[in-house]
Amino acid sequence: MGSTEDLDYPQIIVQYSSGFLISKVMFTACELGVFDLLLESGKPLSSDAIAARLSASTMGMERLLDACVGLKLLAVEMTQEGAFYRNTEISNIYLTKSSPKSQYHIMMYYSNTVYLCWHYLADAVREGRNQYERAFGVSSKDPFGAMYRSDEEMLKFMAGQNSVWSICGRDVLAAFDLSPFTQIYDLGGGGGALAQECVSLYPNSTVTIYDLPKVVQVVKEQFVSPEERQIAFHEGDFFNNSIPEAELYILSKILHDWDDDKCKQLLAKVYKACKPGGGVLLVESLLNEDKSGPVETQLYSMNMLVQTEGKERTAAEYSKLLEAAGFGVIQVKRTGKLYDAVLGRK
Ligand code: ASE
Repeated sequence: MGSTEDLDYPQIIVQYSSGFLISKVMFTACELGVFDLLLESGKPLSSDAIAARLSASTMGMERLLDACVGLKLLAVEMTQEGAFYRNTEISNIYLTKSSPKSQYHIMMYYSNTVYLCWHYLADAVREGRNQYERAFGVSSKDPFGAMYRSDEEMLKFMAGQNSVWSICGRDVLAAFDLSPFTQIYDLGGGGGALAQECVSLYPNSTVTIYDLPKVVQVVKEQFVSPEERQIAFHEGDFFNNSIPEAELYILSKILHDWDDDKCKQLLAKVYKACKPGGGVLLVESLLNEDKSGPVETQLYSMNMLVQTEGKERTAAEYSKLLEAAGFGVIQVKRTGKLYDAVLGRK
């Protein structure tokens, strides 16, 4: 009998019960700067040395380091002078702040914001709505008003979203040949990492990042250099302000924030603005048609419940929304990574 089917020792239940402990160990080691210190040091360090450098207790740090070894985020070497810890290859690439593929910022967002909303998951399921009021004492009527309740929160969200594109950005933009589209708007383009990936993959394109005024101000100041000639900015609220004409609109992780009515409203507006022959690229994590998986997408959909007004959808559901707005030929490409691509043409 396979271990996952053994009812005398339910391995899968034991594993799932400690799932959140795994996340918190990884987030905490990131937050305290363990991986950054070990990268910078260039040689294995003892738990005493790490604790001292990071102003932590030796007792706590030793346990954190050992748990990271168990999770294969660190490697340990036993010598006569005791245990010496070093990063694994995957930690150097993904868990250090300075790496181009760093996932540090999304982890800090998960650990310090998303995690607090998930405390109220049962309430979210009972009520069918996000939990900002309980978690942060702010109104949940306007989810982005709540998510951007302070400049610091907005910055953490933008940096977090950017980190995802360092691992999936190329795949979602290369899923279709977008080279015929030179005038592109990234609606809700936030931190700008996808726009930057887009102009690097399609050197003849110009991408305009369309987002709320305070988001655009921050992206200009902190994320996209003004030297970047192929990137432009537009301040606005795509539900309440006009959307300029373009050949392609990218809606990356936008529709998953909203219910079907809001999605239809937005897509109808995009359709009107779109040049004939142009299109819309949806970048989303697609559920299987029978909603049986992938499990990451099912979990993201739970996250949309606690944080937004939206949900994750199947390719057929996105196609229906696009058709309702008037878009014709609809193509779907699964990338095999977290995010997939759906292209609709006008
Ligand atoms: C949104 C994306 C996210 C709104 C809230 C969010 C993410 C976390 N919180 O558009 C990043 C993607 N991760 C998940 C769990 O969906």
